[in-house]
Amino acid sequence: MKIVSGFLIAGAVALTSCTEKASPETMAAFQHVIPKPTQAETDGGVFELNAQTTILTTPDAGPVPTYLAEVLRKSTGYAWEIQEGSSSPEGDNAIILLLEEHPDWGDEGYALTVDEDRVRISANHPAGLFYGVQTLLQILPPRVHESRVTDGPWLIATGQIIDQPRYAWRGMMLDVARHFFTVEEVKRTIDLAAKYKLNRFHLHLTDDQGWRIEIKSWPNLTAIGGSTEVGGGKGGFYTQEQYTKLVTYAAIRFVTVVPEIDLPGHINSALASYGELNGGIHVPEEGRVPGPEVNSTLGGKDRPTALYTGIQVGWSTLRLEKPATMKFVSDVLREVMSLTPGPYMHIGGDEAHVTKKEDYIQFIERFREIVHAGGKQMIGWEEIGQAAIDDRSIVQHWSQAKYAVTAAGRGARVIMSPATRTYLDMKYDSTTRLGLKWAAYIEVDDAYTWDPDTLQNLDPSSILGVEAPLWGETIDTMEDIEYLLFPRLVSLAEVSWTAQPSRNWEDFRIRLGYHGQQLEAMGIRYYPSPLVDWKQLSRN
Ligand code: TNX
Repeated sequence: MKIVSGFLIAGAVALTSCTEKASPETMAAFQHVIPKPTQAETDGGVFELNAQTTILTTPDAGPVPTYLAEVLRKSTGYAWEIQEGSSSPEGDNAIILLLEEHPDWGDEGYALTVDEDRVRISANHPAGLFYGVQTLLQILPPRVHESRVTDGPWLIATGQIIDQPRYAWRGMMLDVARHFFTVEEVKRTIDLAAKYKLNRFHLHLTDDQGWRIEIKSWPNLTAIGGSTEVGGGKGGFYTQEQYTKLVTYAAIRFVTVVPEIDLPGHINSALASYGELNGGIHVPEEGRVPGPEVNSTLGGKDRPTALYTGIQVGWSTLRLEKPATMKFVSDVLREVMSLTPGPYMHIGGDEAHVTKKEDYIQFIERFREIVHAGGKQMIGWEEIGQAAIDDRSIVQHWSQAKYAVTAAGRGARVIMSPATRTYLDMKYDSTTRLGLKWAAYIEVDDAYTWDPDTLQNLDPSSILGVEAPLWGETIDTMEDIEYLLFPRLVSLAEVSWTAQPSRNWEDFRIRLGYHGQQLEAMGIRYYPSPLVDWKQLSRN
């Protein structure tokens, strides 16, 4: 009898000493992850990160341990030593990052297990470890996202999360042509997108108003074509070295950069740089910057056009019959492809309203040959579906379903960017200070409550994923980018990651309100949508 009660007491002591119970806030963090994971179960205990907690990993984890250590150092102030190893008694008080073969997790899935002594993230590939790390950061106190040291305790609820994405293509696009954004601004945008498990960053590098990537064989493209922007600001461009650094920065976050050179329309910045490319384009009065063409007695043809700082679309084109045209295209695409390690080259192809239809079709076929010769896969806006597109190309749907459906019928994969749901340059409502409204007003629920897989006559297996474009006519600063992206990018990240049956607006609305604290901790100047009850960060 004595022994039995002694055993019971010892058991009770052991339970209270090491099975501390998670507080409601710690439990809430575990339950409010965005994008919503496939499975998440907490058993109510806690693990505490402290100054002795280490990161335990193996070299095949790639850049993930270093990324994690850097984020945690900034907010906790602890050392975050990275040690080589997997599980052992020394595995206690550690965050363990391990590759482990698992048939159900795919290339980007992961399992995250938290018990009282350790956190363990396992995945088939480093990308999965990176997504497990993002989830781990979300289940920590929101202060972990700040870039200054605050006091602990750094508590995590114990439990398990098993997760993998719905779509392989989870992207956003940034238009740096209409207004130029600096390398630092683009990096911050990529970093924020990666936190929501996006894996593609499409850079719209050229348009009528600006040419933003250095091309060594055609230097005027940036010297002249990069010298202004919408509204007449000073513009700018990325040197090839800067572009390469951006690509590397993205790769550390498992984000593939997709460069776009918009052809054969949206091309005035090139026509203003090289007269031999101009087959007689008339630059609209509104936004026309007096240039060589204006002063010329010869008029347009073979003379550089004026620079353009307005926002009309669809009025410029390359001319197939001009001898310089295809040399220009192939030099540019070759240089951009050789700087880009990712497998994609986006050739634009949209709104070529002044290109003859038969020329347009030939252009697209010739672009495809050049892209294939560079070892890349061609992507174009949906209009390229008018040419003989097949399973070697990807079509980006934005407006008219028929083009995407036709291309998919010939085997092309489709990226879903319907303007009425995904265009993050649309205003939230009639009072929004930034943005356009030609497609729709898009509130945070409009960006959330749609299923990418509902285009009539489009086979679900054709859908590669979802991409949210941020066009740049009305935005000029990092604050503007943040305001239009957040919180709608968060909605779209969940659309692309989480399986349709697990998504529900009411449930998302509550998680997003809770998540407001993390947006605040990241210093994001978001649109505080009235549809959401935003929880504020408590600072210490
Ligand atoms: C349409 S969508 C465009 C862009 C504009 C955008 C503004 C597409 C392929 N072309 O050139 O910037 O609308 O919302």
